[in-house]
Amino acid sequence: ETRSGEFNWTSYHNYDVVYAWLDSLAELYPKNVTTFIAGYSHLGLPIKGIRIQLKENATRVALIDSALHAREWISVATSTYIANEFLTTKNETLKAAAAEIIWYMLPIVNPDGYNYTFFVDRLHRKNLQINATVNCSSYTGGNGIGIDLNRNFAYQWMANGGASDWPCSTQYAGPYPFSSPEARAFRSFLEGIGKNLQLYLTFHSYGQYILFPYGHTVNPIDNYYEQYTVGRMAADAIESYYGKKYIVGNIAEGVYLSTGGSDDWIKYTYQTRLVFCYELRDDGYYTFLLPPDQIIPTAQEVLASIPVLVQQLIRF
Ligand code: ING
Ligand code: ZN
Repeated sequence: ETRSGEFNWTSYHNYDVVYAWLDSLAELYPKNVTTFIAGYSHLGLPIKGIRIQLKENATRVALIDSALHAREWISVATSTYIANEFLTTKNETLKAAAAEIIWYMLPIVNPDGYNYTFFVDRLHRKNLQINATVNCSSYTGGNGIGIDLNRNFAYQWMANGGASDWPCSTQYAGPYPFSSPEARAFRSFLEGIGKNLQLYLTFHSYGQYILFPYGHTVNPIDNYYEQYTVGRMAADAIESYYGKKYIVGNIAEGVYLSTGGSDDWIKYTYQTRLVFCYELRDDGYYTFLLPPDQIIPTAQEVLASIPVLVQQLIRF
């Protein structure tokens, strides 16, 4: 057990430990780090974030988030590892890249669901909003509670598959877009930074993909070529670290048709130049139950792709 204030990447940590660690970063690096609360979950937990700025004249803004899906623990471990490296690395390339950007991070967008996976159901995916009108007791895929936050955003919401209007489904899109307080908190936070946002990374697991918008169609977006080539370069950086292969493509062609994701909504709403969903390790052996001894290697290889993204961003 890790007490508040202590932190490491040799085990997975619940939201209270993560939040205490974020607070400790703000205390330790008062010039560079501030914390903020984007909003509150269905059960009233804060959706806490940090802002990291290493260089006074940095202007470009990036957002990294994780744990929209509760069971995807490696996503939280990876985003927190990256935050720590931004503040402590001695690698000059990484240091320079990190300093170019004002980083916002939301390590646990779904704190209710995340907490639930530590104590009740390790494989819970959605938030914890009760769908009072429906009894999911005969449903075998878990207890059916909640809304899938990554189906609850407004762009092409429930348009054409990959999302469900059945409340018991793990991909339940909710009764209407932004029906979850977590997605609403995310939206109101983006009202502040969205128009300046140039890079959005959302961490999920598993499968080893680097995906980009859109999810409702295989038709290429305006800057498909840039998204694809930069995604490919990021995947190459990852592969060169420990040999793990990540598949690059748009969401619909890379994995499956799906709608209502945070990445599609950001791309459409703010025309954010680079938007990627990283589906982290593994490729299907341990699935969501990635052993803790793979946290550091996963985070390291993903971190290796960050300077690549930044270098492409600052070309113009
Ligand atoms: N995969 C993602 C999911 O939400 C995805 C794939 C990414 C869909 C981006 C839509 C937008 O289903 C996992 N593992 O969560
Ligand atoms: Zn996910």
